[in-house]
Formats: sequence, C-alpha cells, structure tokens
Amino acid sequence: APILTVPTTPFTDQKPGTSGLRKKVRVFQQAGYAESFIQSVFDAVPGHEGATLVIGGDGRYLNREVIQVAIRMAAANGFAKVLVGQGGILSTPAASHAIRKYGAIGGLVLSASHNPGGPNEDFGIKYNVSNGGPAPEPVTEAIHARTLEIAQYRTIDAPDIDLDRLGSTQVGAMAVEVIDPVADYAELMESLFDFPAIRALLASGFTLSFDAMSAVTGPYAHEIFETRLGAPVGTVVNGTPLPDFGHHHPDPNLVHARDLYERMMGPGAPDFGAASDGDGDRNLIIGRGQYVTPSDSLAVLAANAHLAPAYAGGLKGIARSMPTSGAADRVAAALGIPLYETPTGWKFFGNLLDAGMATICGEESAGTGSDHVREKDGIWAVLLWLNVLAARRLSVAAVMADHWAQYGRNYYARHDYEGIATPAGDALMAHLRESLSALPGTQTAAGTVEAADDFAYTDPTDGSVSARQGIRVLFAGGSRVVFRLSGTGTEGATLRVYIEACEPAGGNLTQPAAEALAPLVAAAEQLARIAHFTGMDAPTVIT
Ligand code: VG1
Ligand code: CO
Repeated sequence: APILTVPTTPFTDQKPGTSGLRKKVRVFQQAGYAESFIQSVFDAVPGHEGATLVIGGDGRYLNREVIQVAIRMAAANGFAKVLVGQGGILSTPAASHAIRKYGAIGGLVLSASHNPGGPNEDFGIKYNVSNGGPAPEPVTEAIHARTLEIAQYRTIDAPDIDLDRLGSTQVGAMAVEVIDPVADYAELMESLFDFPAIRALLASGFTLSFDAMSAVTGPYAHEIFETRLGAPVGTVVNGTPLPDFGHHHPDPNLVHARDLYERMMGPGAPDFGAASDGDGDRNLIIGRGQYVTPSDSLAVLAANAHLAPAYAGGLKGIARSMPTSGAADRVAAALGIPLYETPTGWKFFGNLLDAGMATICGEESAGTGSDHVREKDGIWAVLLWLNVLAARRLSVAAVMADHWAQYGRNYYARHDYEGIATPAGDALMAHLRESLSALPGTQTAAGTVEAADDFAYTDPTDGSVSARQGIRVLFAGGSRVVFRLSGTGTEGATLRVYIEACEPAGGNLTQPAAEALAPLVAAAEQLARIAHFTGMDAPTVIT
C-alpha cells in the first residue's frame, strides 16, 4: 500500500498537560488534529523504525476511529509491529504492562481518564515510553516543540483493521496483532497477590462491590474478581465499557461515585466497596461505614504491603505527589525507608521506580501503584487491600483505627472549584505568588503561618527541575493548605485546594473530617481570597 505524505499546519494548542493531551472531542475532530499530534510523537521518539508500539484506550467516543488512524500512521512511519487491545480496549495499567512485557518502544493510550466522554465531551492521547510509564517532561516538551513546527504527517492507504478479532493482520509492511486486553494483566495480578487467601476471604462471606463506572475496568474486574477469585456474579456493577460512560463522569470520588458511597454508608452495606475511573488507573476505597481517603489508603497499603507476596521483602521507598497528605511519610519514617515528594502526575514517579528508589507511589487523586508497572493501577490497589484484609481478617474500619492509633491521623480533603474563567484562576495564583514572602507570621483561624513556598522538584535521578508546581502554606505540626491549578481540564480552569490537618498518635483521631479541617478551610479563603477571585462561595467538588 502506498505511503502518503499529507501536508498539515501546526496546531498551537497541543501542549500535553498533567497526563497527555486532552481536548473536547470536537477539537480532535478537526482535520489533521489527531494526526499532527501523533506524528509529533513519532518524530520525537528516536528509534521507532522497526520497533513495536502498543495502542489501546478506555473505549470512549472516538477511541476506535483514532486507533485506526494511529495504526495507519505507525505503518507509514516504519514501526515493525503494533499490538492493539481487542475492541480497542486497554486500561492504562494494562497498556503499561504490555509495553514492558513485549519490549515495545512505547504506547499510545487513548483516554481522557476521569473526564466525561461522548460527542460533546472529552478525548485524549497520552504517549508512554519504553519503561511503560507516561512520557517524562523532557519528552513531552520535545513532543510539544514538534507540534509547533510540524508540516506534514505520514499515513498509508489501507483499510481499517477488524479490532474485534484476535490475531494478526498486515497493514502495509507492518504487522498488527489484536491482543486480549485482560489476560496478561490478570496473570500479572495473580503473580503479585495471594489469590488463594483472597479467594478464601471471599468464600468466608466477606462481600465486595466494585463499581467500574461503565468504563474500562469492567472486563478486568469481571475476570479477576468474579472468575478468578470466585466473587459472586453481580459483584462488579456498571461492568460494560460505554463510549459515554452512561453519561457520568467516570471519576471515582465522593461526588461522581456517590451511589457507591451511599451504599457503603447505608444498611446492608457490603464489607468492601471500590471503584475505578475511565482508564482504570484510579481507585476509590470505602469499607462498610468507613471512607478511606486516597492519601490514607497509600499509607495503609505501604504499612501492610509486606503481607502480599510481591512485597514480602519490604519496600525500597515510598513516593507521593506533593499535595498528597503526609500520612505516608509517617509510615516511611517508621519503616526507615526514604519518602520522595514529587509534583502532581504519575510521570514524575517513573525515574524513581526505574532506579529502584521507590516501590510504592501514590497521589491524593485516588492513584496508587507500585513498581509492577509504571502507571497508577486501580485494580492493583483493590487487590492489595483485599490481600491485606485476607491476612489480617479485620474490617476496613478496624484497619484504619489501628493505623491512626499507631501513626496519628492526617485529616484531609480536596476542594475543587471547576469551570472558573482561566484569567480568574491565573489571577488567584498570581496573587498567592506575590504574597508568598509576606505569608509567614500571618494569623489565621488555623494558627500562624509558619512557612510558604512555590513547590519545585529536582529529580534525584537526572537532575531535571520542575518549578511552579503549587503553593504550599505550612502551619505548626505539619498541617497545611496547598493551591494549584488543574492540568487535565478542557474548559476554563479548575482550582484545587488541598487541606490537611495533622493529629499525632494519642490525639483526637475520631473527629468528622470536615470539623477537623474547618479552621484550615477558613485560612485558605483568607489567604487566597477564593470567593473574590472565582466568584464562587463553595467548591463544586469536595473529596
Ligand atoms: C489530576 C490529578 C493528578 C493525576 C492526573 C491524571 O491532575 O490531580 O493527581 O495524576 O489528574 O489522572 P490535575 O492536573 O487535573 O490536578 V488520570 O486518572 O485523569 O490520568
Ligand atoms: Co485515570
């Protein structure tokens, strides 16, 4: 089939954000838009000729179309082989695993993750590198630079392949193999955890509910929880991936996974509830009557990981994003292992994992994972929790009470102000940055400000620096408020305010979180003048 060179002009809005390029579907539907970005990725990846590329997505609207485009372009750009998930499906952690297992040079993950899908909603393209992780900043910068100068893309005159039939086809000189999206991943999970112990837990009457939110984890959850672990059919709800996620935000937080939350807090709740997001890398954990903040979940998993076979030898270190609470820091200190504080986004964990400096990583946004892949992994987190519960035979509430008694408690919440005008968000951050040096000593409802800074990170493995990653305002005893703007939205700006109140072991560990955080919430308003800048008197999401 002939290779075609198609002229294109640069799009000026293709800078990858926290996790890939995310835009409204209609933006991606512009002629040459997806093609120009994909060509820019290929141009920025030396050595792709003769290499293998993994392609898959979360099944959202436009997934199949962009996959066909990407396959033709890969053929025209000299890749030797593409591995694509059947039906166009690969969860983000499964794509990461496939890249690693099959020695691919990288992968295209088509997803806008927790953002809604459908013709009027969001689509996204993320490039992952050969370690299976999101492209680190130097690579995303090279891709962005290329998008600004690109003049043509390469494709091939070839028909669509049948994405639903397993097996190999030829597209030009390139082999395309449609692979089972679940099998390799399920096998990996079985190699990490004590499946017989979890099976015994589930057989003992322990009940589980997993909400796949009509997103990508459905097929994975059916296979792993119901088929391999013997949980009854019906354990997985919303288990069929839909292009529009059933009109919901596939975001497992207290707002968008409200159904699960209500069920877990109500009469007849199962022992354990969990949910994942659009692309399967996030996890929400709720025990019967006991919500677990993602920051606490990271700490509990780190403290108990040795109970699972893969981590029986202990952890090398723990890494968390800066806005994530310090609960994991206390565990790292007790274990005598290093704790790394990185900017928001999984791309900052890859180097630490590759270097063997950290074993477990987490973010307050419901992301937890380990060195088994190079992405956060929703089902992995659920399985580690189940493995811990199978070993300890305690309720989630009892595990949490025990954890706080030993380490103290970091009360935590995130307040999001979504859909604010971009200039308003920028003005709020500029105001905070200007007042930084004057903040220490300021009196607030939460006490005196001890220190304030704009977080900057120097990667300990390659020395690369990422500055301006969020404003931290610190109070005595480790309590703090953090402000940053989201890098995953597609409309206006989202302000994220992260609020954390530290209570040492022996302190008041059983307050309602909102009560413990109220003075810090007032301090956040005082210091950032949120109502003034955003015109909003309450957040749109509290989680
Ligand atoms: C958000 C989260 C961040 C996460 C990112 C991608 O980014 O805060 O922790 O890594 O989403 O998650 P931001 O810039 O909007 O705060 V996913 O599951 O959407 O790929
Ligand atoms: Co996600």
